[in-house]
Amino acid sequence: MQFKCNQTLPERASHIALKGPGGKCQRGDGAACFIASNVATTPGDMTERGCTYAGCRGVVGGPVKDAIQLTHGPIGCAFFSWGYRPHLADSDFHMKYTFVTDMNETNIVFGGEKKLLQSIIEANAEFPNAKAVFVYNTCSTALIGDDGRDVAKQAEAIIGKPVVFFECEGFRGVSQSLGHHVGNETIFRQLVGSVEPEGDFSRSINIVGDYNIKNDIRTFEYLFEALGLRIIARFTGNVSVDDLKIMHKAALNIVHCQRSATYIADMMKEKYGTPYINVTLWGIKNMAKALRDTAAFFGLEARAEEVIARETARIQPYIDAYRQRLQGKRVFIYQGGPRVWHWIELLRELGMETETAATTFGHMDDYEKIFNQIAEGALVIDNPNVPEIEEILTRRRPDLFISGNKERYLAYKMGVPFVNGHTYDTGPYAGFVGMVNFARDIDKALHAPVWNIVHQHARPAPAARHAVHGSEEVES
Ligand code: CFM
Repeated sequence: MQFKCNQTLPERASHIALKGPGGKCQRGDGAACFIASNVATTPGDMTERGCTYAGCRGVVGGPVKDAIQLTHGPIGCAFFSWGYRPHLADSDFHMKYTFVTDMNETNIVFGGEKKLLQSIIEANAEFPNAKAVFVYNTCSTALIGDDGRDVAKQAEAIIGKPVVFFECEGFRGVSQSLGHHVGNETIFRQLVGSVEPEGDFSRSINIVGDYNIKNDIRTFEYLFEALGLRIIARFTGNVSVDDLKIMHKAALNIVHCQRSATYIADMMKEKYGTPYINVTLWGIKNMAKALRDTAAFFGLEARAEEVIARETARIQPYIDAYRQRLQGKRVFIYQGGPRVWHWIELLRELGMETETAATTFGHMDDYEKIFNQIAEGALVIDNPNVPEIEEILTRRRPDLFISGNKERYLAYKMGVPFVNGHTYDTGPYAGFVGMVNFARDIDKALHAPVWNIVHQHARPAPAARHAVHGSEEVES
């Protein structure tokens, strides 16, 4: 598919591909290789990517519920990384407050190290119950050469608790994805294994790569507990600093988001010999498989079958009813990364097919999984820009667009029903019960009465005329 909007950006063609016959990747530029991903965005491209700081502070470090989340940089970096992602916990300290050194012009000229030390001490004095201070470096403080790592060491000696310094300067890397890596490595190096608790951990797990978006963990933790397993730590949804310190004791890591958290599972495997399994905790088949795979590791297969039978019986009538209403709908999914491939099968369970799939920062392994699962003829796009998204909505006319709030109003303007896959319309969407919430939100989006009015009376946006009416002259 050629995008009209890319006439002046020929580089984009390598990031656009169709799944051709036999599952072959047919790239927009005709090259025989796989779709290009995880490379620098072409200057001039209206990318939606975030920065390394966003991936580290916003995604991996931010959910830790009892750490002071301190940004070393300008106030805007702190503001725009705070509160937008509902990574909930059973306390709200991490959502309620954000901390920043508030670097201004004078600090940039004379250096911000003193201010950083002072900020750590002050924040800790103000909130003495916090268990650690997480300090995130930004572009500006890195460019002027502040030695935040040294300041963190000094501060640690003064306040007597961990001061974890993340070298997540925004300009590093090509997207937020590197920030996940930095977050994993830093937490692993500075916290994991720093306490050696006594006890029997032979039937214990960590849930790695889940951030408790809109309380997702409520939909699956009780299932693992029903198998007789103890959950030591979550990485990092609803996790405390103390849990992170002892997470090396777990017998098994269960890795959900395999983009943002496989790093720590690999490091734990190497250092502590902790095995891990990859799971998908969205969708009926996927959730059942996750329980079966986990149970198989511990020899608890019979219990898993009981849990799966009980839980699926509870939700199946709802899923069947929703499937009647959703059957045959064509979907455009655009997420940061793995959720796209996590959801292709889930959508099929609801009778829907993914026709267009895009990720902001997926790597090759994400695209391989997407290509394996989507149907022939589907369109795949890496790091789509805003004009491309607009063109897909107007030319391919998906029945449903699952994306993030940045795209919500664009979808509405184009008359396309929309569900927020990042932070969920209602949620939670994981587990068996979350699947019902997901189906209900999709149903609400697709069958909202407003679409009847829009399609009968509203004048379509100019670019949409051709696709909607099959003719050029609709102006009246
Ligand atoms: Fe993993 Fe995530 Fe995602 Fe992600 Fe994100 Fe996210 Fe996402 Mo938004 S950690 S990669 S960086 S599953 S915030 S909870 S929904 S883009 S696909």
